[in-house]
Amino acid sequence: HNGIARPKGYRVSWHANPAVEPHHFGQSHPMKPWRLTLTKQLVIAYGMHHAMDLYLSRAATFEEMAEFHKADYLDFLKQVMPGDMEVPEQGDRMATYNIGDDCPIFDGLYNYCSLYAGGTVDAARKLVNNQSEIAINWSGGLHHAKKGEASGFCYVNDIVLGILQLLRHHARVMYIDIDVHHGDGVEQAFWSTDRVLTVSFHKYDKDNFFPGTGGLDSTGPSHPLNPGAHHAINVPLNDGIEDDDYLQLFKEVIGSCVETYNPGSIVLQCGADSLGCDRLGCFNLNVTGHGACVAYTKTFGIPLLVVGGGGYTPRNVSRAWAHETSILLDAADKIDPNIPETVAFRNHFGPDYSLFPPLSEMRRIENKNPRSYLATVVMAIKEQLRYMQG
Ligand code: ZLS
Ligand code: CA
Ligand code: ZN
Repeated sequence: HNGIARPKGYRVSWHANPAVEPHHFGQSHPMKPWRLTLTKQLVIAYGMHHAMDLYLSRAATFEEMAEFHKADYLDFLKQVMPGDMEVPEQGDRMATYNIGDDCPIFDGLYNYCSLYAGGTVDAARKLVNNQSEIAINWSGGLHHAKKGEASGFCYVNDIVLGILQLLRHHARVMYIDIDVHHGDGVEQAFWSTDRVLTVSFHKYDKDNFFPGTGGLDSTGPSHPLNPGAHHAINVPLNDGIEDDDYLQLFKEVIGSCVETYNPGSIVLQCGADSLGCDRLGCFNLNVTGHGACVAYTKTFGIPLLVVGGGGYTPRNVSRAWAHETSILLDAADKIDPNIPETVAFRNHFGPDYSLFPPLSEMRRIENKNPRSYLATVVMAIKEQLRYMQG
């Protein structure tokens, strides 16, 4: 086969279940599980599957999901049917669990949730059992789901479930989130503990961009004796940030966090809606810039759980996640920037058939993040880290 070798000195495990891919949120809904099919096809076309341990993810059990979620909410997800959204008597329950346009009920919803959650739980267990150093589940990363309700296309918070597994073996877990949206569900779940440091980079506009949380001064419980104080880090950004500024910011923030916090493992949410040309996003990142954050995170050599997340222009989501898979395999330099002729669904990658189209130029959004603003953010976070150390 075409020479992607296993990386030297560490193992990469790939956790997926193709039964996730055919689920449909509905006609005009931006979330398309089918992007996972496209990602997998690119990974196969490049021969990367030969260089990893491949695992068919199990469905997470009810009990596994109940380690974070309320049983009544899981019961609801298990028994609800697509037609129930139209039944007036069900209206209260739909409101209780935040079911609606963003989070609709669709065929196989419970199956979908338990499969993507099972992938992240399996991946976390591989890491703590020392059977893998980098574990990947591109179907996970659904960071908005709350204990007892759905939010922002997310129903079950697989990231929280994965971190709970890691916490059984590691004293401190660091969570990094490069989705264009704030990782509010994960932040909230670990708001009151010092055993998880959450760091989210996101577009922040309290009134006009979902979910409206994640301001720079939202750093954890306000009471100084609460152990979670200072353990939430938020990097609020404006429209149009570009590769170089984002990467420099990422390195400064994450470098300081890892040095100060010294985590036993890292969970990296790679939401691809921070790319340029995303249907919902508003940043100007290229596949290379997004991937450079993954590459930097890998340099610490700390056990790494990598999950997906948002990403609403499927051809670019699959480009980014395939490229990032190659980075995690130490094989980015062995990958042809021209997408192989043999890839399934090749038409989706035209007319350029490049793995690295100039996304930042194809729909340039004015960069509203002056260097002076970014410097202020870095200073505030470094100060926060001094408080965190005590
Ligand atoms: O981070 O902005 C909102 C909430 C609303 C506006 C949209 N309407 C439908 C509900 C009320 C204030 N929601 C966001 C959620 C973004 C979730 C991001 C998830 C993640 O990437 C992790 C996976 C939002 N933005 C855009 C839409 N919703 C949206 C766009 C288009 C449609 C179609 C289907 C549904 C209704 C029409 C919809 C939602
Ligand atoms: Ca984010
Ligand atoms: Zn998002």
